[in-house]
Amino acid sequence: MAPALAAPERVDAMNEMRRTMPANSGPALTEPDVIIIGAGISGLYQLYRLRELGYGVQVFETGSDLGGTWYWNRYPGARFDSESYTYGYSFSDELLQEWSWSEHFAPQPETLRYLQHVADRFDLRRHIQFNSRVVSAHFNEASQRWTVTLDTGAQHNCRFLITALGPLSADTLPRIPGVESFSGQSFHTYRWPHEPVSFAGKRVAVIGTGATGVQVIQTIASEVGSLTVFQRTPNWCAPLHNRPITEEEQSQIKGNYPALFALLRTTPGCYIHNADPRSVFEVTPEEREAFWEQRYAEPGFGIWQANYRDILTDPKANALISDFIARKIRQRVKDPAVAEKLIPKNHGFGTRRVPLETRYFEAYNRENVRLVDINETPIERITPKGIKTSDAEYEFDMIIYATGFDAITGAFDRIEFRGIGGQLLKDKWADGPKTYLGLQSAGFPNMLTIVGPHNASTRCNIPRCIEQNVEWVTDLMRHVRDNGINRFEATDAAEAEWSHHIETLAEGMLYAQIDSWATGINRNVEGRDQRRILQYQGGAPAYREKCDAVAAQGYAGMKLS
Ligand code: NA7
Repeated sequence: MAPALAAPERVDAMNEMRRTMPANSGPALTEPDVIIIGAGISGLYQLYRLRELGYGVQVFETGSDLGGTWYWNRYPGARFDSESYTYGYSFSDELLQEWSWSEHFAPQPETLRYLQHVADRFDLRRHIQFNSRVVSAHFNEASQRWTVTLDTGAQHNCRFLITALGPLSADTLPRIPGVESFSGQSFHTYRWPHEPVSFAGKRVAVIGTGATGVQVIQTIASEVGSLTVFQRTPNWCAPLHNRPITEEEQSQIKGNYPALFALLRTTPGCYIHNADPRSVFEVTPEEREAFWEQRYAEPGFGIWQANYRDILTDPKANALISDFIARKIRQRVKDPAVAEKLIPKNHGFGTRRVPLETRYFEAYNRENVRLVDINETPIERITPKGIKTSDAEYEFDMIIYATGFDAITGAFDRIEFRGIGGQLLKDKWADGPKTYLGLQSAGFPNMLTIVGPHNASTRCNIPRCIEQNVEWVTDLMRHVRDNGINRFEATDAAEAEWSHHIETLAEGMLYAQIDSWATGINRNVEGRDQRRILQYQGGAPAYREKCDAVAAQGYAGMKLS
């Protein structure tokens, strides 16, 4: 019998124990110049850049290997929703030419192999200490140093602290009584085991139907004995249309990288897709229908990111595209009652992250798949044998929790960051983050937050925005080195102005009126039931301009000494 699911820490510990070869690459420096927390896409690139500048850098990583998101999310069906060739690092031509993505939307194992390749190629591993969770980081006013404490109790001092925590790395189990009592196998998708999981003949439950749940459900439906999906909120999904990259496409991709990356710098989310400048209401219903049919038949996020300009701001325009997608769901799902349950009723298309799917809706046409709408029949508790709702008791061999994350700020809350006067970052951000450029917070000197809240990156084809964040930080660190600067920090005034700017950019956006991880809602976490503006909504090009202007003005809004 598999161990029952417990608190996330215990699941983590169990998964860690299952791993055969923890990779550790040698002792940490006693006092590096810079400590980076996290060895995902951001941490690796920041390490590479700062080492180039001559800084002594130490990275601490919780996992037993690098890769961040792509290390942890090993669940069946995990893959990109961004085109693979838009996702890799752009900083090295050699790397771009030597790496060949196999599919237009690569699966998780390939992405993890890619990041391992990058780390090996650029000899990054020797700066990373694995199996090392940072539990606290305190700024010491007298020494002007950060003291970073690991879960082992080991402490390291540094002058500069850079967080590369990832926006979706604080996973959350549902707050349902009895979660720890289940006697079968149970996994949060983020904590998926490293060894293969067998589904053959098993009675499996999935809780959660976000982008992750959708990928899991469509992948395992044909492998399990039976699958029961417990859905609280359906999402507006659209087809991914993935396929292998042909040899001809591969050479076109490799011959076209400079133009591709130039294009990605111009679109709001750094995707190849850009909004159509027309309003829904400027075209005839027939034209609109034909346009949407075309978008629905194309791969990737085009239906979301390359749609009419007003679908994400005008409720009437949004209702039309939502109706189009609802008709698609009704066409694809045989049982009309099930189709109706799969059509979102409390939010419009694109106001939450659009999960991209591959025959997801057809999974519900299978004999062995059942959909339980937990709004009609709420889950009362998890039992040793399965799940008890208000009208039935289901028995399972496995429960998969695709229940998401305490997004964007959650990973910061899980580390005790203390700035000037012992101020706790978690307290400072209790009513919503306060930042400057989404890269610093006043009162926390010499600390930089890659992919932090109020940053364009969490609404972005993320490596593209990570590169922007890292390159801006690298320029700052070059300035610091060249000018003998010991300390930098955002001013209160600059922070207040930026935080206000973030709020105003979200005005008029339909997403801001909807509960989702992007608005900071997660009712599995105490105090996460009020919407917060966590993301920069002005688009990546405008964000880059703002950051560049700050640098060009000698780091306006910051005190450097
Ligand atoms: P999401 O998108 O936050 O989805 C989590 C899902 O889990 C969602 O359907 C939730 O329903 C559901 N959930 C969470 N808690 C519960 C409880 N207590 N009971 C029932 N259902 C629950 O996370 P994902 O991992 O799918 O995706 C995160 C991002 O990763 C994604 O957007 C991509 O950018 C990559 P709810 O909607 O809250 O009613």
